[in-house]
Amino acid sequence: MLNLNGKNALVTGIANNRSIAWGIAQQLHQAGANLGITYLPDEKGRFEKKVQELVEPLNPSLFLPCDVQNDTQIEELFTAIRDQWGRIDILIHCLAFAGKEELSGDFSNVSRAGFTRALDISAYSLVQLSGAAKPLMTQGGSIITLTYLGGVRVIPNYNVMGIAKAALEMNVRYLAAELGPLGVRVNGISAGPIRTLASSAVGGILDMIHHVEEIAPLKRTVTQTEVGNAAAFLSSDLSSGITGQILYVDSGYCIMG
Ligand code: 0WD
Repeated sequence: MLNLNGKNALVTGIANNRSIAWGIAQQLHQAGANLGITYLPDEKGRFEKKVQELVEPLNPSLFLPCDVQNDTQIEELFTAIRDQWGRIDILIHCLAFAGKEELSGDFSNVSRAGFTRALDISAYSLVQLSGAAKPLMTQGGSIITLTYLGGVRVIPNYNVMGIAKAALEMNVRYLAAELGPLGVRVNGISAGPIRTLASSAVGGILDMIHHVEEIAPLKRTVTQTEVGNAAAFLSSDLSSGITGQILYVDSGYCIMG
């Protein structure tokens, strides 16, 4: 049985009730995990209030800011985890960013700053958060990130985010090799397109969703809950032999020619 009782799980990337991370947090909570939630702080504190209200029913024992471009915030986050939890068992990396101007038009127009920012926030952050979690995963653990088919194949308008996802998927393999001897598993979930704040920035996302509904074996897109269920499985001992993998939760779209 899927049971996460007694497990401490940190979930990043909840922006609102459409976020994939929200689907994951709900499923981890339902399986009994003790949750820590991070939010992306903004100057007026609006995100903080919105996310805090949303996650309240899940009773998170930690609720802290984490902009992955801010080293101090990451340090403070893991200090709080060490002081309050003693150890961490599950790390959910569910965030990415590229400027809207980079998510349509010609890929070769991407600026150096835009390229660097997308790779920093969307790919390097997994390495940094995993490195910070490593000494606190004292009873083994599971690290899960979210990726997309655009990191393996060219998907119109995904552009620099495709490069970031390719790097992210390779990060999964290198981290899995490093952390495996410590009993820490690292996997990615490649989700099919879902309407969220982040995906709405990708040009032509609605066309992509309709294409999936037409082509995918299941003839529909996936839900946040379905991705959450896969994350709960990868977080649990039911997946104890699985590491360094990318699990497709995409209605089977990726097998179609
Ligand atoms: O179709 C989709 N929605 C898919 C998403 C298909 C396959 C994969 N994914 C991936 C995304 O690439 C991302 O890695 O899933 C992950 C979560 O994305 P989401 O749930 O689609 O999007 P959203 O609800 O917008 O959450 C992403 C959040 C940010 O939201 P906004 O929209 O405010 O940028 O990532 C967070 C932020 O909360 N985020 C950051 N967190 C910490 N530090 C940062 C940052 N610098 N930048 C963005």
